[in-house]
Amino acid sequence: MVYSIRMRAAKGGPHEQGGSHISGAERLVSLESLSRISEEFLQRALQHSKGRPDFINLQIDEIPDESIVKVPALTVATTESSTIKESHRVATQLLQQAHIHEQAIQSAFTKLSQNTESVSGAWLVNAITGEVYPQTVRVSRMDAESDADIHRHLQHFGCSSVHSREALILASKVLASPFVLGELCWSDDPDYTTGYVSYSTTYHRLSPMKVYGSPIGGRAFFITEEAPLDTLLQYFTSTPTWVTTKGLHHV
Ligand code: PML
Repeated sequence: MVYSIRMRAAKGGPHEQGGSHISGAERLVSLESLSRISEEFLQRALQHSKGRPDFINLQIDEIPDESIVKVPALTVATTESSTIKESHRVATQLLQQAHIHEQAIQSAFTKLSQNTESVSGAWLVNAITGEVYPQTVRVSRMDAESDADIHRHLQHFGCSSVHSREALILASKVLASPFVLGELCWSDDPDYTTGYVSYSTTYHRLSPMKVYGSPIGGRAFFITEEAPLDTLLQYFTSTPTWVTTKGLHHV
């Protein structure tokens, strides 16, 4: 049996009452790891660089093993540029290669750059028209199938930060949907300036995507015109997912 453990923390009240997002995290863990990870999540919420939350929600749900689906981990590439402008240019080129239209790329950059409200979920952007759907979504119930394997996978590509581990797992789940063409993200952590574009089978880390010290960031998923929204939201929020590196030659 596996347990889904989810944490979200905000300041100024709960997110749904207008509180500003501080921190969030997701794991699928065994019963033996539940107390340790709960404590880890709590400390993470309390010691965040965005400040001390006055609302913390820790939710634990039992997940039947047979309901878990497996999706492949994306491979990882890293591009370091000398300016934010240059990183944004590389991000734009990658998204164009994913056949995402100019107006959609622009909509996503605008949303992420202007996220002063600290919206914690991802925006859904129509990859053709650039329309941004009113509802944001928090991707949940996913983890690496094997801690050791995902660690080796990341190390193989020269990265091992906790940020990368979590973002790679999320991006792998998101991109496994046939209705997602790509994702653009950079962190809202003031002290973390690396972001990424994912499309096809690769998670492209890009640095720097914002100025050091800025709490403004977020994620946007580029979805196809015909995407069935309810099915897609159900997959993002509720389908328990193992991200696996099995079958990838270097693991
Ligand atoms: C986030 O904080 O959710 C975004 C993290 C981006 C990680 C980029 C990387 O791989 O370093």
